[in-house]
Amino acid sequence: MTDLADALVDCDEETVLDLVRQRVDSGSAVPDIIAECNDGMSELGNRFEEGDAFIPDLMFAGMIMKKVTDELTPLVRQSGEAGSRKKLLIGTVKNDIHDIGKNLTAMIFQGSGFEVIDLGTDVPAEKFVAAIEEHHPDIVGLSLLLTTSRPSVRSTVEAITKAGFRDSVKICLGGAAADAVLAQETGCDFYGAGAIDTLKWAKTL
Ligand code: B12
Repeated sequence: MTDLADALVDCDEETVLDLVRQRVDSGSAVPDIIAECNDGMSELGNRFEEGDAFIPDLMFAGMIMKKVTDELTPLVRQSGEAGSRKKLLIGTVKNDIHDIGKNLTAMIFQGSGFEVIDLGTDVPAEKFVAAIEEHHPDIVGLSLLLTTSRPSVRSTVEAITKAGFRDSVKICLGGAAADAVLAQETGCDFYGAGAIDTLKWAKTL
């Protein structure tokens, strides 16, 4: 792991933000900085699983990641006429409150010229459907971090289908509890392991 990932595992906010600024100043690409942070968050997750880290550690690291996201957002912000851009509607599925990866994905898409509508976390299927009706997105992104929330992916896709919107949107699934098999089984169009490969796919649409 890199010093940045280590500092995140240690929940050392000052060092994390210093290292992020150093990376930015030396010209590192935003996705590379995110990848380093991901390594730290995954390691923290492993430690949590093994009983060597606790909920407050995860929460604190989550707060630091929010500050990292704030730090990186201006670097990827791009202007562009709303209305002329492709739209991504994104949210974390019902019963799941994790939002760091969703926020990073939203930020990367915004920076690439997409209009992003973010529904937040713990989003019920009906809320996705209502937002599709209101915003007419090109892509719907579902974020899933908890294996126990896997049924929410299926019910969301089913609700979108039942409401008659399945043919008008592409659905992609991402997050640490998602995989290509789940995406296929639940009727999603794409599994995005990370924001960047999803962006590549989105640009081919
Ligand atoms: C931080 C954290 C928390 C924080 C969340 C803070 C926040 N604001 O999000 C807090 C402390 C609140 C939390 C709570 C809980 N957590 Co938690 N948490 C984590 C941790 C350590 C890091 C997650 C993270 O942010 N990673 C960094 C981001 C950048 O990565 P990412 O989300 O995967 O996103 C990347 C890609 O997946 C992708 N992506 C993400 N979303 C999307 C969406 C789309 C559309 C696309 C295309 C791509 C995409 O792009 C991102 C960038 O590459 C993980 C460990 C892990 N390995 O994931 C556990 C983890 C997810 N949590 C876990 C658990 C169990 C919980 C709790 C149930 C604990 C509890 N007993 O209360 C609660 C959940 C409550 C709930 N109802 O949701 C487990 C889940 C186990 C499982 N298999 O289901 C994990 C895996 C830890 C573990 N190893 O046990 N958690």
